[in-house]
Amino acid sequence: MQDFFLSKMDSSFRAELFDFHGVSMTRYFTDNWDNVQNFQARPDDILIATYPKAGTTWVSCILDLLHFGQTSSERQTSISIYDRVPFLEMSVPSVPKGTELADKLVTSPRLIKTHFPVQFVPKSFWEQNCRIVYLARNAKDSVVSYFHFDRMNMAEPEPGEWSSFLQRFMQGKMVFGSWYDHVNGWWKKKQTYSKLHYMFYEDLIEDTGRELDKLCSFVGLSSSDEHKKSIIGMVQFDNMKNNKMANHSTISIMDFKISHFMRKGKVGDWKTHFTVNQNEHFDEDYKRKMTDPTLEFRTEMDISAI
Ligand code: PPS
Repeated sequence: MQDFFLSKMDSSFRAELFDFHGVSMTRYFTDNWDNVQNFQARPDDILIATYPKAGTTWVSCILDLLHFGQTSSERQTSISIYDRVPFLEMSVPSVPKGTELADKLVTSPRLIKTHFPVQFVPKSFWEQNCRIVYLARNAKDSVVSYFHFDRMNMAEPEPGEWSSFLQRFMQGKMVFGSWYDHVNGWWKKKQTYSKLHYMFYEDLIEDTGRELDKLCSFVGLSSSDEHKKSIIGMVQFDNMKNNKMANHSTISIMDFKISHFMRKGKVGDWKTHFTVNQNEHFDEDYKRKMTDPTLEFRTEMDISAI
């Protein structure tokens, strides 16, 4: 099992942002570039693609349980989610690289995570016609979640104050670049690549069972009602938050005294962070950038209807 314990957890570990082929990145996700680009995907691989903080871990756990939950319950209780679903482009000192972990996977299918914008995905995934699950989350909750993540994750660039972080998010100066380009780039890909299932965090919150059914039909699995019910229970926010194999508490570069990885898991938490002015400015800028009327996000939900 992968050892994610680093001896040192301080701000010297934080990486600098730089422009990489037109996208803001840090070296922890570009240092292994050649191996990542030459990664050999297999036809049954499933790529889980997201902009950071969209609910990657949530959908990873769901897909892992769907595929392997019935055959091996030990897998879920003894192997961390980042070992079950390797993060392809990750290249952090002292821990195995994402490509190495993926190559070592013995499961079929292999579930592989990426935060790459669509143009960075290694070509073998397209050549092998792999299934891809893209999960998107509304921009306002994404930026709030990202802010708290960058505060607690010592491998991320220094987040600074909330207001400057928000500004940089709008400028696309985040690790993995612009949220706007990411969600639009993948949305556009969906028009030409049929094996891409584009889903939304807010829909998962609204009706996990419905989204699970859609995932089943996308990956070609017919699970029993009982199995689906047990998955829905296991991936509820509180259960995942208390599950050491899913909550990232074993990663020492994350300082849980600052914030938890499973922080709130809500739609609309942005309201506790955005000022009225910030919200107006954000909305104006959003309208200019998000011009495709077919790609719509929900930033609030009627909880009583859930
Ligand atoms: S990462 O670091 O990019 O891989 O993070 P990611 O897993 O994509 O996103 C973390 C956010 O997803 C929330 N989350 C959930 N919400 C609801 N239900 C469940 N089961 C769940 N699991 C993870 C997690 O709490 C982070 O969002 P915030 O808003 O920070 O709480």
